[in-house]
Amino acid sequence: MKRGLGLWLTGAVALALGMGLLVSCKDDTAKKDPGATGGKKKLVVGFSQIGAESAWRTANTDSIKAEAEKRGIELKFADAQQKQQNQIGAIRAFITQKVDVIAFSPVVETGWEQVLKEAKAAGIPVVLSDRAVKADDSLYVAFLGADFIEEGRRAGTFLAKATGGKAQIAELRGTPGSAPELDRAKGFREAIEKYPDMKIIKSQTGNFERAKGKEAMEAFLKSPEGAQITALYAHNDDMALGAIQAIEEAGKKPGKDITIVSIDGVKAAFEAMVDGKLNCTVECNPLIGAQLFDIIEKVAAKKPVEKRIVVEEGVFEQEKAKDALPTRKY
Ligand code: GZL
Repeated sequence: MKRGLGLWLTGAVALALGMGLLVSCKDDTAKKDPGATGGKKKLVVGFSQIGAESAWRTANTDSIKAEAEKRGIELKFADAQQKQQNQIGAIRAFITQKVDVIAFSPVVETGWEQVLKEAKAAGIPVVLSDRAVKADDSLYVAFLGADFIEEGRRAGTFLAKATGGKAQIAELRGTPGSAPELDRAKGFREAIEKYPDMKIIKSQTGNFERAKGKEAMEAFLKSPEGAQITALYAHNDDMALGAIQAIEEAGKKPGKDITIVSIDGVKAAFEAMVDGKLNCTVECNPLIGAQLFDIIEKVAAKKPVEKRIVVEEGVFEQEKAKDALPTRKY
């Protein structure tokens, strides 16, 4: 008898809880997820992505698409193949389609004033994702991304420590005129300027692409200064991984003959550190989808948002790579 009553009570409690959870979930869903149907108009967001040039970019795209899906937001997504005119065209299309909010990751810093003025004239708020622009800041509502100057400083500080302040440095730069290329170069130079024996002797863009990083490193090594290179600073991991291949093909040991520091913190960089071929990666987190749509939903609801939201990041040296690798998400 007691067992029967106990089972009945358990069932009743579970049913009550279940109902409670269902109601609170339903309420929570209604509250947390304004994009959900619940009788409300779906939020429509136009996003212009730079391209698919690196593992970082792919992870960034996946994060944005997954978060829109999760929140029931209609995402109009355009891949610009790293061409500014394609981004400008996509933003104009979003204006024509009267989306609620436009967000984009600007491939370069300049050349956006006109199209941002058109978005403003159409009454469509703009949010910058990942990279900043040089434009009147009344033309966009908020910027979400990393402090690229600090990332460059962290890379320079690591290299100074790892080389005892003595290095003949080759630099692989990102997309010319992009915020990460300009600012990572600036921050790195700030960090090494107090070391007279740390000199950048070669510098060239690899456009954040692995293949171009390899080509540029091959050219560095074949140049008259090639034999003097003792360190490499790559503005992203993909170019560093291409350079590692070039260094090995030249018969040298990456991570030993040439100390290498790069930026992003993608999984392949951690694997290269475990293999002793990369000495440090400065994290630049691409998984900003949730933060981005928090901002976008506030903007759509005409709630105040901060103008500049900087993403938290770390620095991963070779010794930490093995332990960190299993938990890396991109
Ligand atoms: C940085 C991002 C850069 C990455 C590259 O936030 O814009 O672009 O460092 C990517 O890997 O291509």
